[in-house]
Amino acid sequence: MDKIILITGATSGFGKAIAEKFAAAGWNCIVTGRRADRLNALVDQLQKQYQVQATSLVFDVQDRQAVFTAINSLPEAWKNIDILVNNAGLALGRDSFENANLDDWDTMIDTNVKGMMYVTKAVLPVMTARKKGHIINMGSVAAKLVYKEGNGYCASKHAVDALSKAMRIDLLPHRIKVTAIHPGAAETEFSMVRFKGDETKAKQVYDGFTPLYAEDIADITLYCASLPENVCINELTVSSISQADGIYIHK
Ligand code: NDP
Ligand code: 8X3
Repeated sequence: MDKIILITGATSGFGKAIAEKFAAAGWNCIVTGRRADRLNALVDQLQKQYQVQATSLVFDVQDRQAVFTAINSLPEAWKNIDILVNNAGLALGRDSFENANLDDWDTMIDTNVKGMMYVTKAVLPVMTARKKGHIINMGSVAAKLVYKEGNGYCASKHAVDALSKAMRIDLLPHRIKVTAIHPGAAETEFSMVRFKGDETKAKQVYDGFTPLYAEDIADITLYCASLPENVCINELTVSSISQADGIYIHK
């Protein structure tokens, strides 16, 4: 099978939209996340709507053993992954440093940083052996600028930025492309997760301006993956027309 993409965090938001966009372009999709019911529905949808092959892996990216077991369990036909999208991630809380919750910090670092490293390590052997592959890491405007009460999340995304640069350097001899995409505010389940189900707080984030949508990020991801063999977008920052960076939003 050719044209295989593995997307982490495909049960909602960017990851789901990326799976749909790539499937529409003829890519066979491995979708991953923790919510098996959503993954099953997505696999069904991708196969029926776009006539591509699709399969799912259920694992928590924080669980090192589970990551390697799941990826190593892929049937032979699915092993030659061409593109890995490290998208699974989250913010938890928006508190000043002294009030931030330690468990929230642990979860963000374990998911956004260590999870991304584990998944990449598990997928890499196939890419290095084939001297071919594209790793696309979902950063954030929070990877580029620290904002008030963003401490743990901004640190985790700065780490994604640093690791993307590190991968790009170390993987040069293997001809593996590494792209970091840094989006601004986008309306997905992200803020509901960040504010732990508080719908009012989550909605406020997007009040008074038109944010990005998951579909926008999916379009950009497909574009980054559609360039000639010799061309790599190393990093790309994107926001809605109302946002300048991680701090300034015109409402
Ligand atoms: P969503 O909350 O809609 O999606 C997050 C996805 O990550 C879900 O599919 C979730 O799946 C998965 N995920 C979270 N934790 C884990 C875990 N421990 N193991 C496996 N999967 C996990 O948010 P977005 O689509 O907005 O976010 C996607 C990425 O984009 C994140 O990395 C986020 O930081 C980043 N980002 C988001 C922006 C925004 O404004 N929305 C802007 C910039 C970057 P499940 O719960 O089923 O495991
Ligand atoms: C998500 C966007 O502005 O909440 O990474 O950090 S922001």
